[in-house]
Amino acid sequence: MLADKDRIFTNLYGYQPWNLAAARARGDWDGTKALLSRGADAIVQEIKDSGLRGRGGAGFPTGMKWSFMPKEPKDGRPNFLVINADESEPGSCKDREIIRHDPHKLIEGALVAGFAMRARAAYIYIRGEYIREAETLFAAVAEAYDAGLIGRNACGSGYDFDVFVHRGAGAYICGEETAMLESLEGKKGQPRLKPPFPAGAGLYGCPTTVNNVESIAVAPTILRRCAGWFSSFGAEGNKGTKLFQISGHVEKPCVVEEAMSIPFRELIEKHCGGITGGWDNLLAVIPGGSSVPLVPAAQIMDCAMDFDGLKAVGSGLGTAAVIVMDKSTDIVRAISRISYFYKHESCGQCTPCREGTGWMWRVMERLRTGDADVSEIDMLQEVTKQVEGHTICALGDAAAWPIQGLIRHFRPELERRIAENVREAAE
Ligand code: L3W
Ligand code: SF4
Repeated sequence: MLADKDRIFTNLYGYQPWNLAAARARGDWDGTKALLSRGADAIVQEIKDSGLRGRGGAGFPTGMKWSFMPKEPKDGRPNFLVINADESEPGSCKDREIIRHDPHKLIEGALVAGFAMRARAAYIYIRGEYIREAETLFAAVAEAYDAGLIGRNACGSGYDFDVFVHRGAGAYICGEETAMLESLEGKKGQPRLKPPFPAGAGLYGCPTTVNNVESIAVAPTILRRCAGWFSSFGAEGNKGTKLFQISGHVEKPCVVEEAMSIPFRELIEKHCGGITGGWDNLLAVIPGGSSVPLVPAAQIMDCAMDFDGLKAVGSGLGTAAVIVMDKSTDIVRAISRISYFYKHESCGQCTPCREGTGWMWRVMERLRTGDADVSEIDMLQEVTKQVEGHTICALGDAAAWPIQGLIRHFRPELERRIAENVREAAE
């Protein structure tokens, strides 16, 4: 279990105030000028050496992403940092806790990361529903300006750096990085075709890095404590500490910082007091937010909770939103509900997603009620394959994967429901 001294988020539960004085007492904004004086390239290298991978779902190496940004402005185009705080993935609530209780970690991270990428401004795009969190963030940014930590000559470093907070308006798709850029530009939040990636042409066509809140908030601590400290946690290729958000059928749902690669059973035993009704009562787990396939109980028990461990069992770490389902769960209903979510949130600009998400949800509903024909299970699987990989953004994949996981692991349950409904109809 991660020792308290190794936790980055020391105010995760809000036992202390979020404000600047309390944040400073916890070590934030300590020697930030000295961190910047190491130089942009050294900061990028330290983040590369730490092994930090993006915490928003895709796990792209953070230091490498930062290194894509031009070192000199091209054609007069400035570099931008955009911080994705649009946390809308069902099951995810870690960025919310950071902003609620530790907003200065994020703001200091924005300065350090922005400086490393030669950006003069960061835009924090916060989910519209996070009303209180946005209020906290606006207030924390104002505190940082008043104290000279950001703005002109940030921290006395000679570097000018602005932070803007922008509130979303309730669309899940605006969490997709290019839809977020469209939304920031004042347009409808619809994903762009990639490439070009934002690093080449992002906000207002300028080089832009989009990073998740957690990825940015951990950066100052990594720089203070060094890359070797961060990379001492977790398995090869899966380094660092990580916020896990555990919900569903556990005794004590929680958000907790742990070492990457902690086995699932240990995570639940140590922090959640076990599964409701005991371990024999566990049915399945969605380990990374609703976009990743479920994993049945037998396969998740000893699984390392990291990118590679969860990939090996056919799923993914995603945002590390761990949704635990015990045997009281109607698993078909649960996945059907997720299908509805993706149908509802599809932006509609590409046909396989616009049509496919609705089609998949309608079949899922028939499977839920037992009204489908058994041949529709294979047909549904085939449709998920037609959607997966054939859309502009990852929402199409995210709609397909949970259903594929259901069919892969719970086909007998789908067949049973169809058979029982036929029997009921005949009686
Ligand atoms: C320059 C290249 N940049 C990749 C950058 C790219 C992006 C990052 C990852 O989806 C996943 C999705 C959801 N040159 C580059 C390059 N990049 N190649 O690296 O890119 P990518 O395409 O692998 O992923 P993505 O489109 O950003 C994100 C999954 O996350 N997810 C959760 C989503 C929800 C939230 C939330 O609520 N907070 O994030 C859960 O699984 O399904 O697969 O920056 O530009 N050659
Ligand atoms: Fe929009 Fe869906 Fe296409 Fe993404 S995959 S661009 S959400 S229609």
